[in-house]
Amino acid sequence: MMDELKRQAAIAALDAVKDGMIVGLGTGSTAAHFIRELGSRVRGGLRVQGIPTSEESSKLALEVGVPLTTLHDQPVIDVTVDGADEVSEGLDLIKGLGGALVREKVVAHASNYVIIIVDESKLSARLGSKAPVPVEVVPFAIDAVRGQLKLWGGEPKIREREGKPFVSDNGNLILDWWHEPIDQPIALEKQIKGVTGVVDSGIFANVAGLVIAATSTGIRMLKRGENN
Ligand code: A5P
Repeated sequence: MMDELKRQAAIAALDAVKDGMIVGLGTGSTAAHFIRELGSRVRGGLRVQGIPTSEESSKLALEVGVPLTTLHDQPVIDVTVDGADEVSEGLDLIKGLGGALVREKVVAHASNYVIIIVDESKLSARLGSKAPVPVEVVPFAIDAVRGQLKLWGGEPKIREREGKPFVSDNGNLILDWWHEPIDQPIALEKQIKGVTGVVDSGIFANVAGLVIAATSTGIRMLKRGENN
């Protein structure tokens, strides 16, 4: 059921993709639906070039026939379609539970338009009530950054996978910072980024132009500037 909602949101995002566009490809199970649907449009004749946000999405895109390019060759992306872990009423996001937050943020910032596709379980009244804030950290600085976040409150935990520290595509570690709900996402995003050793955080304030939320009663289109 949830997977079907994710697929519906992915299909709705395809309307924004036009012939000749450079398309940012997100990471995670919802973005994977989008990449597969985009692949089937490409096989039907649509011409696009994708810029992936992770090794995983790159592999999938190539498998389903989406041609890829790089930010070096195409520094401006027409539209990026990505998932999220939490979306607030103001359309601020928490991302990075899949571990691709840095490349996702780089791609989002190079994009003219960012569409976030989610199922209804990701919608939240206050950012940080459902997900921790992922913080990508250069390994050498992990203890210092952890100490600083602890001073600010909450509990930063080193992310593990199969009993070992999780290593991002960029060779870094991730702290999942369980934190009280966030009232000022723009300020907190800047504050975290100001800590030496932090590469970036999973707070994406002011990034989403459109959130497509698939709910059991239909698709909701949440546009920046309308009711937020
Ligand atoms: C990846 O780093 C994340 O930002 C994903 O966009 C996020 O985890 C959403 O994943 P799902 O679509 O699998 O929930």
